[in-house]
Amino acid sequence: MTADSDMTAARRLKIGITCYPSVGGSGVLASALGEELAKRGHEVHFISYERPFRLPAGAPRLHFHPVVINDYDLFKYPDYTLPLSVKMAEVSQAHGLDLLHVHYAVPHATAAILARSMLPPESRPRVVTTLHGTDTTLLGRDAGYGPAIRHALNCSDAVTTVSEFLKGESLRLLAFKGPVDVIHNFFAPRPPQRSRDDVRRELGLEPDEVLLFHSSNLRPLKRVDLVLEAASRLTASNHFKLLILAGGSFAPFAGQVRQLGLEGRVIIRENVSSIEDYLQAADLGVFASETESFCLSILEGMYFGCPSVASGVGGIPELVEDGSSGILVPPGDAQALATALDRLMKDPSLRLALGRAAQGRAQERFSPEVIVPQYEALYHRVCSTGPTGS
Ligand code: GMT
Repeated sequence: MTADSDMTAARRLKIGITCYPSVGGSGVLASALGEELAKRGHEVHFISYERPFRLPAGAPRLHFHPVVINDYDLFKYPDYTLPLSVKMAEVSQAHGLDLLHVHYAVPHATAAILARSMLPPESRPRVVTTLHGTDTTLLGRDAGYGPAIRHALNCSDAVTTVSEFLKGESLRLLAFKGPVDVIHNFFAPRPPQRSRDDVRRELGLEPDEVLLFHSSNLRPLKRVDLVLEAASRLTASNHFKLLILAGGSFAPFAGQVRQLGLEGRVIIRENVSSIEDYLQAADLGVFASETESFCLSILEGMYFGCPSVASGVGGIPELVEDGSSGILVPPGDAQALATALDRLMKDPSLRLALGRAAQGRAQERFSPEVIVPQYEALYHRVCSTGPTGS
């Protein structure tokens, strides 16, 4: 073995990743990270109750270990934390994992800490916890969760957040003393499966029609009601459709669509697997979230040259520079959203300029090439120092 290949071998790690497998930013990010790490030669073991929905099957060095949960009459509420921690310990020992990287603290960080303490000292993996958003901003405020989250963070070998905003909120709400590394989210688009024209035909768009898009899990904090309200306030001269890529059922909003007279304007696609097909067909994103630690969906649009009009909350201003790679408006203001959308719909050259800047910013600041090495450096740092505790 040459010195170089020796060095490379030394850099390859065995990494356990736990995330929610369902549609949601933290699971999307964790899956993309696992895939990128495996491509870079690391061995990656996903541990969760289901295979994460964007995780490709059959990729080299990418493994999935399901957590099996039995149904016991004794339990009014089924428990996931204990079987998860047992599986984490089992996989750590069987595969000699260097570290467990958990995405979304609840209950993953607690399970990882428990798994580590079940193992003999020489087999204990390091624990890295990445906070994604509501694990801090919602559960961190909850007296029934906050102390357990803080304990798990204190016992982690490293804690990361996906934005400076979320770092500040985590230190404040969880009274966590740190340290916290900020590693922004990234997006690694797959090549679209169909052409832009094919997708626009599927959506029934006329050639000059502007396609607005919104993509989220539709939870109340996404304020889909405001997105619809803004669409209803666009001036009649605008020729547009609104595509909603829904990571959940859109049924609760059907009444509002009728009430606002938006039938025929709003197109719904639920749980699509090839998001890239639709993103390349879109012209403008619209996001009205009350809070957002990063907003991966905006970044996904940026990659395809699609700028967004969004509420300037939380970590969004770290992603979008107001006026140059998108437009930010005050939260809760449907009219401000509509005014900014109208402006960009009526001025295609401004929209294109913002789209190009958004795409450049996405590639320069939020690409796998820029972000994944930051995680690798962190992993090597924690693996080269003593464990935080058991
Ligand atoms: O809010 C979502 O769409 C899902 C949620 C999650 O944890 O899966 O998203 C959070 O994590 C994403 C990935 O890091 C961030 O892009 C989102 O901004 C964040 N959501 C909130 O903070 C509300």
